Amino acid sequence: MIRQKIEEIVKQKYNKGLREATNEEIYITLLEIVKDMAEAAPRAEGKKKLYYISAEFLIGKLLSNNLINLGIYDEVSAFLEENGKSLAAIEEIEPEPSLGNGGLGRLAACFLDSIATLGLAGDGIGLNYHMGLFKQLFDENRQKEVPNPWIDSESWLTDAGVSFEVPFREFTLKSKLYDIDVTGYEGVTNKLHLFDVETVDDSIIKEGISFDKKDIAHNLTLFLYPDDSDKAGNLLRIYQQYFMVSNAAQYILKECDDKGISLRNLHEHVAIQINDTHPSMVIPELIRLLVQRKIDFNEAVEIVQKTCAYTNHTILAEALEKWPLDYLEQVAPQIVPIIKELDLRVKGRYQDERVYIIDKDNRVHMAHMDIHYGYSVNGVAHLHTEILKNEELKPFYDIYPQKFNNKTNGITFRRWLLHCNKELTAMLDSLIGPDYRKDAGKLEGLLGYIEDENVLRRLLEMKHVKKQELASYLKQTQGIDINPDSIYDIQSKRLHEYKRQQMNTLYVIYKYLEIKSGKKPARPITVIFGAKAAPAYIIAKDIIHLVLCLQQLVQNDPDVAPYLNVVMVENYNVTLAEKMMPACDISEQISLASKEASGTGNMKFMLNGAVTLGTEDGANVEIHQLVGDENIYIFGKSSEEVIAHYRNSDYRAVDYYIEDDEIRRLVDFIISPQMLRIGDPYLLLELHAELIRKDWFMTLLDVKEYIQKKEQMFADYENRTEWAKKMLVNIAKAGYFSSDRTIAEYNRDIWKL
Ligand code: C3B
Repeated sequence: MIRQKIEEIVKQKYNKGLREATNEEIYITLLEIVKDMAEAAPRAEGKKKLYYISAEFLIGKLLSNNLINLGIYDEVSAFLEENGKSLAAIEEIEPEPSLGNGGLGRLAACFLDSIATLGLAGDGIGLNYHMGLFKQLFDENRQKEVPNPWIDSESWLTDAGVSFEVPFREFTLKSKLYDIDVTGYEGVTNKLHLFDVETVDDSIIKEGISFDKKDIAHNLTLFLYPDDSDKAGNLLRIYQQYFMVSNAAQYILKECDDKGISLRNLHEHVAIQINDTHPSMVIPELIRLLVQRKIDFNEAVEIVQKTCAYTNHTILAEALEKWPLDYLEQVAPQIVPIIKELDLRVKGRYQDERVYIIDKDNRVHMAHMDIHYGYSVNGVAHLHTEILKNEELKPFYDIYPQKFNNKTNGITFRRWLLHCNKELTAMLDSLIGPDYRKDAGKLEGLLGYIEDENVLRRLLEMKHVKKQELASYLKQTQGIDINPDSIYDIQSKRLHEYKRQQMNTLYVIYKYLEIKSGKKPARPITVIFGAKAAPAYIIAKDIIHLVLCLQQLVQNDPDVAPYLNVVMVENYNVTLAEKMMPACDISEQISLASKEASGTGNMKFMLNGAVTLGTEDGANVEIHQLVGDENIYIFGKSSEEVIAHYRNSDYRAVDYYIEDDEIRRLVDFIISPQMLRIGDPYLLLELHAELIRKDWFMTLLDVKEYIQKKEQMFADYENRTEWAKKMLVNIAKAGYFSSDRTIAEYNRDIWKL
C-alpha cells in the first residue's frame, strides 16, 4: 500500500519513476504521505486536555521519527533500497527545526512524543522562530553566530487557519498559527501549535544575528532568546513571552468554547503546564481573559490556580526570571494591575518578603507567581526537587508542602534508541523481544546475559560500528578526522560554567603534558565537545576559544596527535546528538553538584551503552543508584558540601591555585607561550583570571579527583569484557529514564487526564 502510494505521488508530482527521482523529491513525497497518515491517525479521547506551554521545542528532524511512530519505517526503507535509494541519505535533506536551545527544549519534545504514545490528549504551544537560536560557526577559534533558517516551502508546518489579536501597549499584533502533527508510537496524533506573526521580516537582520530590537512587528518571531544584555533585548523577550501566552490562553479558551465547556469548570477540562518561567505570564493573562468574559476576579483567580502547574528546571538565580514591573508596563500594561493585585494578596497573607511576587526593587518574580497561583510545582530529578524544597524554594515549601512533587526527567526511546541506534535495537529485539519498546522496564531482561560472552562481544561490536559511523559523518560534514579505535570521551550540552567544560579542558592539558613527557596512554583518546554558548555569555565563549585552541595545539603536535585528539563539533544540535550518543564510550556529566537540575544527555548516553563519569548531581544520582558503584564513575564534592561553601562564602579558588603545584601547572598552561601564540591573548588571560579569582562553579575544588577518576576509567576500559558488562548494565537499567514513565507520572499526579 505504502509502496504504491510513494510511486503514485512521485509520478504525479514529478512525472518520474522512483529510480529517477532525486532525494529531495522523495523527501517531499514522504513528507506528504506522513502528513496525511498523521492526520488520519486517531485523536486522543477524554474529558480533559493538557496544554504544554514552552518557549522551546527542540524537536529535531521529524521524518524518521514519524515513520517509526507510524510503523512504516522498515517498509519504506526496504522499498527505497530496492529502488536504489537510501532513506538515510534522504533524511539528510531535511533541515533541523531550530526551535530550542538545550535540555529544557529537548525535554518538551520528548514529552510530546510520550504524551501521544500514551494516547493522552496533550498539545504543545510555543513560537515559530524563523531563524531559530542561531547557527554556530567557528572562525579563528571563536564561535560566530549566524541565522539558522529552517522553514522551507515544504515543511512539517501546516497553516492552521487560526489567528488572534494580541494587544500590546503601543499596537496590536495579529497572530498566525502553524501546527505540526505529533504522532505517538502506535499512539494518537496531537499537535504542536507554533504561533507566528505575518509581518516578521528577515531582511532586517544585519551582521551575524543582529537586528533592530525595537522593530517588534518585524522581529518578534525571528530568533529564540534574542540577546538580552540591554533593555531593548529584555523588552523584546517580554514581547515574545506575552505574545506566546496570550495566544495560548486565547487558543485554550477557544477550544473550550468550541467544545461547549463552561469556563467556570475550566480545571476539569484543561491542565496547563508552565515549562520554566518563560510562559508564566499565562497566569495573569488567563485571569484577564476570564474577567473579560464576565467571571468575577476572585473566581477567575481560583479557576486559574486550579488549572496551572509549574515545572522548575534550574536553581541558577540568573535563569529565574525577574522582570522589572515598568518593563511589563511598557509592553503589556493590561496585566500589570492583575500582577499587583496577586502580589497584594500574597503580602496580605505572608510577612516573609522572600515569597513576595513583586520585590522592593519592583521586580516581578515569575516563579513566585507560578507557585502561589498554580496547583503544582515540580523539580526534574530527585536531588533537584529536594534542593528546591529544602533550600531554594524552602519558604514556599513551608507554605505549600502539598504542591511540591518530583518528576525525574526522561527521554523518548523512539528517537534515542530505535531511530539513532538500529544496531542496538536489533540486538535487543533478538535477545529480549520487542516489548521494551512500549514498556521500557523490560530492558532489564538484558541482565540475564551479563555472563554471555557472545552478547558482550556483540555489544562491543555495536559500539565500534557506531564509532566508525560518527567518524565518517564528522569527516564528511565537517572535515574532522577521528580515530574509531580510540576511546570516545564526550561532553555535549549547552556551554555553561556550572557544567564545567573548563574542567574537562584542564584534563586535556594534563594529558597533553603527560604525553609530552613520554607517558603514552594504552590506547588513543578522543575528547569530543559539542556546545553552543549564549552570544552574550563572555566566559562561555572564552571556554570555546580555549577548547578550539587546544584542538589546534594537540592536532598539530606530532608527539601527541597519535595518542590524543580534541574535537569540538560545530553547531551541536539534535541531528549531531543522534550520531554522538550511540558512539560514546565515556559520558561526561561533571557539573558542580547541586547545579544541574537533572541532565538528560546522561540518560541518552547510558541507554546507548556509554559509562558515566560524573558528580552526584541531577539525575546522575539516580543513575548511580540504578547501576551501582561498579558501573559508574563518581567523583567530586557532594551537593551538601557545595551548598555549604556557598552559604559560608568560603571557597577561594586562588588558594587551590597557590597551594597546589599541579593545579597551578594546568591552569597556567592556558596562558603558556604556546597557547598565547595560537589563541587571542586577551581571551585566554581573561579566562585564566576568571578561574583563579572567581571560579564561581568551583572547578579547582574537584579537578584533581576528576583527573584521577578519568585515568581510572581509561585503565578499566582496557579490560574489554568487564567494560562490556558495564555497558550492558547501563543499557539494562536505562528503562527508568523513558519519558513514557515520566509522563505517566505527570498524568497520575498532576494532570489527571
Ligand atoms: C535544563 C537543565 O539545565 C537540565 O539540568 C535539565 O535536564 C533540563 O533543563 C530539562 O529539565 N535547562 C535548560 O535547558 N534551560 C533552562 N533555561 C533551564 C534549565
